[in-house]
Amino acid sequence: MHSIRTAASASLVALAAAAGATVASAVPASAASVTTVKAVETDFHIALSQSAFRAGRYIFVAQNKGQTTHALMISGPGIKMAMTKDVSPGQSAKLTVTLKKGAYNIDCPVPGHKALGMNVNINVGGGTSTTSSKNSNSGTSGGSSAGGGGAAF
Ligand SMILES: [Cu+2]
Repeated sequence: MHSIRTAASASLVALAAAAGATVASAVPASAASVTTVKAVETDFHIALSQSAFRAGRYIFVAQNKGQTTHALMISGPGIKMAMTKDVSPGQSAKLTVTLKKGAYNIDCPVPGHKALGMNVNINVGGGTSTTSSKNSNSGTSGGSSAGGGGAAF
């Protein structure tokens, strides 16, 4: 049967992929892990891509999918009104924060918008389980590390 061959070449591919991944993630991602959270803003609502949070560093990406200018503001323990610049419709902006255990408020600082519904409260857990780690940074462009010598064995 040729299934053995298939398996062999499949594992070779897996090896190559693993090698490529190792090289690619040589960035200090494990030392200080940062979680990216999407905050989709519409008129007038904020939808976060996750609802469970643990203490740590986060990049909130505010995406304005509404018809009017929005922005994203976070306040809570250790953070006094961290906010993005104004985000025009169709644009996005990033906000990097360090969340501690406790309650945070996320809203749109454009006058009136919070009252219209652009207001989210989150609770950041200390170190308890509730892990919602989504590794969304997989499979970008397939192994472009030119050459590399290939299978030496
Ligand atoms: Cu707004």
